[in-house]
Amino acid sequence: MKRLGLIALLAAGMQAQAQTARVNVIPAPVQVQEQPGQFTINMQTTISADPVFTDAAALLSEQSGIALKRGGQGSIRILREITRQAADSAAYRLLISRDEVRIYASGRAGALHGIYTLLQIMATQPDPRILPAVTIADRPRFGYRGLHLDVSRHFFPLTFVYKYIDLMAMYKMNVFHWHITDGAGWRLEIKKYPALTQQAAWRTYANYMEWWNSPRHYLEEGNPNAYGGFYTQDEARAVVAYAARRGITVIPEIEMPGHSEEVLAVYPHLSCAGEPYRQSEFCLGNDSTFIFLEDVLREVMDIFPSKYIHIGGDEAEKKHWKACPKCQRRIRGHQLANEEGLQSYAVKRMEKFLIANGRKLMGWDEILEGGLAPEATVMSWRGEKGGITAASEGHDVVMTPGGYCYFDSYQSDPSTEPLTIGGYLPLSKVYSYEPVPAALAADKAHHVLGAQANVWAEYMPTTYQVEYMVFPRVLALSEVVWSQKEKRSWEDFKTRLQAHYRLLQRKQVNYYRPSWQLEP
Ligand code: TNX
Repeated sequence: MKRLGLIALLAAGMQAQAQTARVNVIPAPVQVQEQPGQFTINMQTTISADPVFTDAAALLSEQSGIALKRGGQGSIRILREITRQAADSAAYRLLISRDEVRIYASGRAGALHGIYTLLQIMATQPDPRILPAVTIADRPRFGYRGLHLDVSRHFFPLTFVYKYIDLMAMYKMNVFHWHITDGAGWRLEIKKYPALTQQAAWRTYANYMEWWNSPRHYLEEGNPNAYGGFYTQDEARAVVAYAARRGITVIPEIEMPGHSEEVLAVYPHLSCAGEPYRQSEFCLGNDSTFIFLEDVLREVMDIFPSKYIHIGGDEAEKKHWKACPKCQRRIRGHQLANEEGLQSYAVKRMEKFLIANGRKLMGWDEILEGGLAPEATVMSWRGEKGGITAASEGHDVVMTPGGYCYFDSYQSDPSTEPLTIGGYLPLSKVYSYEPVPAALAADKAHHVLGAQANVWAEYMPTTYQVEYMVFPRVLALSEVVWSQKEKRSWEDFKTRLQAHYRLLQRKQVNYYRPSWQLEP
């Protein structure tokens, strides 16, 4: 009797399983049609690709964790689809049948998206070699799908940067915003200014807040108490190449004119006070500041081929410029209204320099103050207001409002969580985000390039902690920026998410598991 009961229970369980989807892709594709049957990867399975997609095929073999033979006709084929209409090069189709797997794309981005969907299907199956038959047609909603990482407050090793990029690619996030400078440490080798990494990359105390509330000393590299690190130019170039191979652009951020304590500690003549440990802001009345910044950006551009260079621009304390005779002289000389005008002058000057070098300037929404530089792209973080203003004026914007996109806040009841900077951003709230603000005129909506999550690391001393804060929230954001608006369903996302815990476990990600009592 007992035994029969167990069998009935098992049978019921199997039936329930048969009713749940076997293909659980995040972000949700435009179209998914499950079919009966499955494709089994075995010793005979080979992979082949159109010559333009050779490297994409290599990536698939490398990432699958299964030895896939290359060549021949291929039972897994990546084909180039040439359509008559102007094709969306990021679009793809994936067909899995009993006999074969095919990915069709017109461009490299599309081929990669198809490959990542396939890799995701494999990694979410109980056996990654047994793939349910399905037909998928897919393309992204937004072109900018960003994830940021602050490596200043805490330095994270290269191996982690690679892992982060791998996971971004898995969820079709295509811009890695690398916050490589801030007051807690300069993280990129600059050949012309060696003190930036010999000293400004190293501080006392592993605990950021303890250091921040102390006299904020920076130490020489090699000092037994020095905490920190930096990336060499070769290492940064390798990251760029690694990301590019996975369809990801790396946008570097060099903070100015605020958040620059570490630079001013080693080059105090670039601050208004002229002394270390006093100010966060560059002196904008001093031409040496601009010479320094242009020298740095020249090396940065040589490493990072991205169209955009992010110059920060956030949270500068303008009072220092008020008290500085040189800054006041410049304000008068250029007939600027006030200190905001001075900051705007500096940003415009940097923009001219970047444009002359074939790049575009991106900055936090404070760059609106005193008048936006003519071609600047704005990252709207203090809510959506800055983004709406900039887009209304015809500027491109990336939406990163704190209330929806700040992954440094709590995702659950704080009394049950590791310490964070504060705020509350559960998974469902990330999922609910709509990047095109309702208040924005319809004919300006195209200026919203997409959205990005920011990962400020004040309270994330370890990579383990970073993973906990980013996963699974970035999965929700990926659906916000990739999936068609009308395709989004929180209930459906929650169901698909269950299968992704398997993927995250296989990739050894320290993810947070949402408590559904706290979510709607
Ligand atoms: C504000 S967001 C900052 C960062 C902090 C963050 C903490 C932005 C442009 N600036 O420097 O790390 O808040 O949430």
